[in-house]
Amino acid sequence: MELPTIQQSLFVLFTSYVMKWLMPKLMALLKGDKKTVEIHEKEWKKDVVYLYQFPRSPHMPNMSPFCLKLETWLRANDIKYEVRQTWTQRSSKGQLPFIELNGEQIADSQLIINALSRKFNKEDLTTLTQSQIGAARAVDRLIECSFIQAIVAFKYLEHLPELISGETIGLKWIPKVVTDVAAMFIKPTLREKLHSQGFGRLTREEQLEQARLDLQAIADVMGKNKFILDDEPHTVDFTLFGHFATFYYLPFDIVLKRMVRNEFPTLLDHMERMKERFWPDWNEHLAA
Ligand SMILES: N[C@@H](CCC(=O)N[C@@H](CS)C(=O)NCC(=O)O)C(=O)O
Repeated sequence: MELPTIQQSLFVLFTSYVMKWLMPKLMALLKGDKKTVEIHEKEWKKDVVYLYQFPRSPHMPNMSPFCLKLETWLRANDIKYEVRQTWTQRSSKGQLPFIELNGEQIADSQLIINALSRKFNKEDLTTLTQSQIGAARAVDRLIECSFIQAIVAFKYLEHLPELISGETIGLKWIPKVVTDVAAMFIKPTLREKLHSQGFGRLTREEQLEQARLDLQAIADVMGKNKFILDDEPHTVDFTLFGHFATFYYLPFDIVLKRMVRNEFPTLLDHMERMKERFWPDWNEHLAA
């Protein structure tokens, strides 16, 4: 094997250093100044929710679990909304989704659902017992704080080039080499995040076992119910759906898909039940 020349090695080192320095600056530029919240929809209609989220993908209405969770919740609750698709806009918190309602921005899917539940009188809490409210919060956080680590490990880290390829995200014109290089730069950040949280220090087998325990806990809380808490969906069902559907309907195999399919049939049924009930027009909301 031929060793790289000193010039080549220096070039690679220099480029990596510049990219590391440049990337956060480019991202900050893209996301804009977060101190002032700009309302994009100047001609807003009263009580219409303007939902800012990533564009549709060819395999699911949204590849972001948080966007899919929120849009499904809006549909389920018959709230009037208009989608604003964006790759570049971000909320005051620097993320998607966010909404604008009556000239105000609300960011973070959880906070949005809470605010809309109050505004449109859709609160779960009136129909649930105290112990169900506790279970709902526990399962919701289990998904978004614990199981999400397994999603990062097995969906993002193990499949990043396929996940962000133009084919998967619906931008077929982007050459594969570009998304492969982007994946190379994104991977270390994901790895660092998982490592500092602790999950990244486990072996693959240990990580799978943690994922399995989380899924078992959700399946145990659900028991024979049609939805997690009883036979009707509540907010936590939308959280589960958002996170599950966005890995399950991806066009490549993931170890978590196999785990859900082979070991947790009630959770698979839950996802399909949610899809049938709230997205009978699923295919009409996929990117061409
Ligand atoms: N806690 C937030 C999480 C939202 C989130 O993590 N969004 C990701 C996409 S799935 C994001 O916007 N990341 C920043 C980026 O892509 O620039 C919520 O529930 O809305």
